[in-house]
Amino acid sequence: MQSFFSDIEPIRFSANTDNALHYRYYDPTRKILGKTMEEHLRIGVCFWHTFCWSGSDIFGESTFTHPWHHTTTDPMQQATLRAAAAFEFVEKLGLKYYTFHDRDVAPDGRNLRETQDNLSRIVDLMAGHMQRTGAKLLWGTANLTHHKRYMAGAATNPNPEIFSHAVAQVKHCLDMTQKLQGENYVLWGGREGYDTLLNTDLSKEMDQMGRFLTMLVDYKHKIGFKGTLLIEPKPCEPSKHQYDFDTATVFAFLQKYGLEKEFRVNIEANHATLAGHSFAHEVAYAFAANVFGSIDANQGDPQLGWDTDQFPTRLDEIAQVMYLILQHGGFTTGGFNLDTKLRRQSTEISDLFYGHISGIDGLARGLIIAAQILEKGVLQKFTEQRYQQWQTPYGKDILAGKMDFEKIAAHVLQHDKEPQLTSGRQEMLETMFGRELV
Ligand code: XUL
Ligand code: CO
Repeated sequence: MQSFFSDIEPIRFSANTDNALHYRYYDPTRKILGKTMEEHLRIGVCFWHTFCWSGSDIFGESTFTHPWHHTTTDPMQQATLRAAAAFEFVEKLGLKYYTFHDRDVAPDGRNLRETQDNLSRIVDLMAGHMQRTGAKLLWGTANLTHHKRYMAGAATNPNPEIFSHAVAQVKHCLDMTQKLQGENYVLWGGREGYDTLLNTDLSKEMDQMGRFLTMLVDYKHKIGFKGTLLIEPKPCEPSKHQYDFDTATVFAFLQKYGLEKEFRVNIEANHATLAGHSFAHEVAYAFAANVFGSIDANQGDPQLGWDTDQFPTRLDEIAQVMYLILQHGGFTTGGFNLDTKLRRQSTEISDLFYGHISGIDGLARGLIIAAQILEKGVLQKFTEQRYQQWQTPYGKDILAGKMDFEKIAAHVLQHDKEPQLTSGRQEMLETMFGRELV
């Protein structure tokens, strides 16, 4: 079999190394709080940015000349080579997982039947690669943004025939994900939103999306797909406004259509910051609403207002998220999918390795730091203490519904004393957290 990365040795862990082609922190077998790093992190490589993107942007042409695209012009041949490259890459990085969109792995045909045949053929090849390398599918998803038919949305399109096309595409993609034993299935609605309210009936579009997702759930149960259905929130880009704006919006939507037990969220760091939140906020909210599923790991550039999908290296951000994940017992079917891409000037194959190693080490280091913070227990104790008064009989009665406005008002008037103020100790806690980052 053709090798695409023969110049690069398999990436291994080497403590205190200065070699940027080694992991300095990611040691898959190292045990942390009873689980290996590999089990905690469940890191995946994405097909789209890593193997499909050519380095083009809206102002300029492709800059990459990856051999899986440049040794042939036949799209199915390219797809075959791309799959071989992808599994070789995942294996070289010593990872277990990958993720894909249907259109990343196989090209569109002349009609839907041919498109589906293309995908089925490549999926058979992928199954072989998975068997050979031991790689597993974290999740699959359908690309409902690229084709022009979806310019006004897929499930939220004003035309029911386009809605139906999306149904057929998602049905087949879920079938393929099941065939590859995918552990989750993702929906990200880049065009499920609007460009202008002047031509949009928001309420109709929401109902359409509710119907689409309800039918998807029915189909999932019918075929016995074991994975978790995940919605990936994003506020905008490519649409001006997307209906899955953030986790809270997704949760409200799911509740409206009675779907909150059927879906969880796939939180992407850069989408969180585009929505004006922190990455940690989205994760904390998802746990609070009991819809935490998986993570698209990356980071944005604070100076740029778009989704730059850079490799996650900002330790304070990662450690805080890891801390939340550890506190809540870790992933179930989810993991850290590296939804990350190179900068356009990083044109060499080795750059793909440098990028992924930096992101994987970022996640590993965040995990080590978060475990230390958790073991010391200072933050957790402080937070517990902060709510201690709710544990008194009086506090418990309020939450148990045994009190009402009149009784509570009477209680206050009976004593009529200003409650004591307690310091939130933010600076002290920031010191304790920051000390673990060095
Ligand atoms: C787009 C994005 C997608 C999803 C999957 O911003 O993050 O690649 O992760 O469709
Ligand atoms: Co993503």
